[in-house]
Amino acid sequence: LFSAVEMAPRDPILGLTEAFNADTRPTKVNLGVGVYYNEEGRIPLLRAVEEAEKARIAAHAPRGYLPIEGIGAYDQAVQKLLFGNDSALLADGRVVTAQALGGTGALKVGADFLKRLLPDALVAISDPSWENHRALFESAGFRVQSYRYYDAASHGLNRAGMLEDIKALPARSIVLLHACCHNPTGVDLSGDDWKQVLEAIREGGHVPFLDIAYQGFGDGIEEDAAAVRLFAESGLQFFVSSSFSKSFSLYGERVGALSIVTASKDEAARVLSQVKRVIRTNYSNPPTHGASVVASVLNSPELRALWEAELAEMRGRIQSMRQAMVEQLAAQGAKRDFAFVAQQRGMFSYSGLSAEQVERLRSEFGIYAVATGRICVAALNQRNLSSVTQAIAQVL
Ligand code: PLP
Ligand code: TYF
Repeated sequence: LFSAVEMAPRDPILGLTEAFNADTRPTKVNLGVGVYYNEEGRIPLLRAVEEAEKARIAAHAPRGYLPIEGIGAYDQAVQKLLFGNDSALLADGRVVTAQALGGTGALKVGADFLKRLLPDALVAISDPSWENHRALFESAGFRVQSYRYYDAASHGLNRAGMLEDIKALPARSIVLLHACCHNPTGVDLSGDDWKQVLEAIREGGHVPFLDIAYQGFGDGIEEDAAAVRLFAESGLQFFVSSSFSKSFSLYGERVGALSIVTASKDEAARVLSQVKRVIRTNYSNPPTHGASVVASVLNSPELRALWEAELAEMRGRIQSMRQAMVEQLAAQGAKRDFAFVAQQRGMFSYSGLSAEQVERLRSEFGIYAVATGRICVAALNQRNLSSVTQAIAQVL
């Protein structure tokens, strides 16, 4: 049965963590995977999460099956975070939200549902994009192509190329967009860019699919939802996959959601019934712990204030690491201007390092980055910053 099974390629990012774990050098640094580490180099357990977990354990909550679409209070809290407390769409009952297994699970449920609706559609993703986007939509049966996004020369957005490519897509394509904190580049669209992209999508009759995995890591919780709010006001129907892996530091609990904006309350009911069918035939219903913790935090004024402060601290620490990295690289005499690092948003920076330079960082210094040059700025801290910047200056 298995004699002809070939070895599948390793995930380029998660595979790096395996290699990192096997490295015995005490000075090693993992800038590969997109995970937030605190100043002590550890994945934090947020205090808001700890409080909610204590209360949950004390309550001896039973673990029955959840509804197929997950915890109601969780789904509603997700909607408010994405669309705003006084969203007209929410008031009209036009948004369907289902708890999902992280942002990845939300993308997968959305992709499977879309395959039933638009079986021949082309899916367009940014060049570059998160590695899993292409694989996930291809495995749902779609053809996937990319639209120009990153401009290596300016370390910024190729706005004209992006618009041109979206306008050239066949009508009714599915356009996947990173709502904020673009992975892997750290390059986001301005408010004006978003308006132009939205109009290009409207003209083509395309279906927007916004992926928001880092809400709160750019400029703030509300600010980072600006693209979602813009699409919400546009009258278009669209998909949103969201994740609390990063913003609640709950990576392993798999807490995310799929939201779909429909044209009416009646449409919403029918769409939800189909989304539930996709979920039922995949994993029946979602797990309880992570989503109940997130719902308790978001729905308690005290815990929510604590979470917002903790998220602001994570965001602020990343921004100060960006600044410090730029300064230290200049101080180390790096032969390049890295000022762009401080302009980028979220956890990542496309550093401009070549695959060869990344390889030297690993072999000579035990510093792990993605071969594309993507580094996770959230893994830097005051202790490893000078060794990392020194090594970068050396391999340049
Ligand atoms: N989408 C993007 C752009 C991401 O970077 C990630 C990262 O993990 C995800 C989705 C998946 O999120 P999750 O870990 O919650 O599945
Ligand atoms: O891009 C990252 O590093 C995160 C984590 O298959 C991740 O999004 C990476 C690869 C993957 C799943 C999650």
